Order: sequence, then structure tokens, then C-alpha cells
Amino acid sequence: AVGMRLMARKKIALIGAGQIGGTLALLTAQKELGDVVLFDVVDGVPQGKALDIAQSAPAQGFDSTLKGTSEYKDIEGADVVIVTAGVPRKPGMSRDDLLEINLKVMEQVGAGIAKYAPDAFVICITNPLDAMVWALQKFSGLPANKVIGMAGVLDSSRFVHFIAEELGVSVQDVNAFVLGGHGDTMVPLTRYSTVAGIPLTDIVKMGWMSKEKLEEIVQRTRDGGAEIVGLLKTGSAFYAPAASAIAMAESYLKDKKRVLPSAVQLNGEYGVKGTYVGVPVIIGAGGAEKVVEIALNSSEQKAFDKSVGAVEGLIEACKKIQPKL
Ligand code: TXD
Repeated sequence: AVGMRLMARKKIALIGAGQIGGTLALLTAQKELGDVVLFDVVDGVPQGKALDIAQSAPAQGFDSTLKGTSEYKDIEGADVVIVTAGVPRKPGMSRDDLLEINLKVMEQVGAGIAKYAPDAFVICITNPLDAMVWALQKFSGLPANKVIGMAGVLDSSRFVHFIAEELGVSVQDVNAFVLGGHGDTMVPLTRYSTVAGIPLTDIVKMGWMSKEKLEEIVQRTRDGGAEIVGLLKTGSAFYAPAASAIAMAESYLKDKKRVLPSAVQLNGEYGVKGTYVGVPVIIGAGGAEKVVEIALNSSEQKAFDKSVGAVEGLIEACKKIQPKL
């Protein structure tokens, strides 16, 4: 019919076809968020995983197509690009130990995105996350509101899981609020985290959970990545990180306006200028549309500033390694 808008399927490019990349490909296809292009420098891996997931379609009933490649031209026109390219941690390594290797990877990925998918919404996952997403935005030259980092959704998912498990309630009725950098300096806000709308601080007052147990859960959330690295020994978490990035991509693709903790470039909000750090953000068709700025009390501000300081230290390290940043 005349005027029928051809709603072609979206195109989701996944840069990095490893543990998280493969899981992202499966989740994207299962949810039919769009057609998948899975990219990696290790030729064969992206093609093999794409073909294997495509062959699961008949059993699962999805019609997204999947293509594996080691050529950036295949990501041409992608609507969303999710970046996991780089190396993960091994036991005993900190996220920061990955900086030098992964910074070089971000430079390559940034160039590929700038050339073939300049209009994409880019979600960075590669660690050390806050510094890598900052570098990726610089290397790619895309607008800052279209390049954000996934960490807060994972950290808050871990927090929600531990709270729900402890209280014996559905994860659907637990909401977590985390701020700051990804990792040890993460700032979970217990007064804004709720069970059925009840702040955790009141849950403690009501005697439903002890203060000690809550503090233990906060610390276990902070150590969430290291706990899994210690268990797996060969790599880091990948199911929850992938699911977290998919939630962010979905909010962009469906213009859901979700308020999700994400690493975004702050331009004055929370007293920070230019640095990428985890804060609540409205994610819609415009990308990172608005930073939600809450009033922090003095201890929260101190913890947040410490987190920002840690990120700025990593960014300084990046500038020393790559002077053009
Ligand atoms: O919350 C978060 N942001 C973190 C992020 C949660 C978990 C893991 N975090 C980090 O994601 C982790 O520390 C890594 O830096 C990335 C990816 O983790 P993943 O577990 O997927 O690592 P893999 O399985 O090693 O996959 C990385 C892939 C691998 O297939 C490499 O061949 C590929 O990246 N790779 C590259 N692809 C493209 N271009 C280059 N240069 C490149 N170098 C390696």
C-alpha cells in the first residue's frame, strides 16, 4: 500500500565473539531485537557461533539472521554496536590490569565504528569499563550520548539477586540503585534500593534483614566479578553481563525510556565534567537522553568522589599510553 513504511529489521553488531559476545548473539536472536553481525579478529569463531545459533532458530522459532565475520565492512549501518572485544581477567588480576591491552583494542574498534556505523548506539562492555568506554567515545568520535558503558545494570542485578535470595522474594519486586565506577569503588545506595517500594534501610528497621547481612550483601556485590572469576578460573562472568547489555540495547531500540545505571559522560552533573562514570540515565531512541541527578548525602558523596577519582586515574593512564587521547 502507498506510504507503507518498510520497517526493515534492525541490525545489531557485536564486536567480540567471545564468552559475552556469543551470549549477546543468542539473546539478541531469541528476543528478535534485530539481525546479528558477530565480529571477531579470530577468524572462524564468529562464523561458527553465528551458524550454530542460526541452527537453533528452528527449535526456538526466531527469524533473526546471524552472520559471523572478521571484516568491519560487515557492520555497515548497524543500529546498535555492543563491544566486548579485548581480554578478560584471570584469577589474581584486577580489571585495571587489562587497561594497556584493551586500550589498543578500543582504538581499532573505534576506527571500525567511525567508518562503518557512525549513527549507531554503542554499548561498551570491555574492562576496565569506565576508562574503555571513555576511550572508545574518543577514538570513534561519535557523540557522547551515543556511546555508553555497561556496568551498573550488572552490578545492580547482582545486588537485586542477593537481596531477593536473602528475603525469599521475587527479583521483580526488588530495585537496586548503584552509582559510580564498576568494581571496588562501586556505590550501592541502600536508601534508594527497595523491596516493593520499601527502602532497604526500612527493611533493616523492620527487622526483616539485619544491618550486618545488608552490609555483607553490599560487599559481595562489590566483589561480584572477582567471585565468579575465582570460581571459573578461565575467565569472567558472561551470562549476566550479556543480559545487562541487552536490557540497555532494548531500551534504545524500543525507545522504552528506562532509567538504568550506565557509564555516561558527565558534563557537570554530580559535579563531574568530561569523565565517564556510572549514574542513573534515561535510555531511549536518543541514546543516553538524560542523567538523573540525585542529592547525595556526605558519605555517599565521599564514596562517589572516590569512585570518580579511581576512573580519572585510569583515564590519565590511558592518556599517557595514547597521547592522542
Ligand atoms: O560489567 C562489565 N563491564 C564486565 C566486562 C563484565 C564482565 C566481563 N567484562 C569484560 O568484557 C572482560 O573483562 C573483557 O574485557 C570483556 C569481554 O569479556 P569476555 O568474557 O567476552 O572475553 P572473551 O571471551 O575473551 O572474548 C573477548 C573476545 C575474544 O573472542 C577475542 O578474540 C576478541 O574479544 N578480541 C578482539 N575482537 C576484536 N578486535 C580485537 N582487537 C580483539 N582482540 C580480542
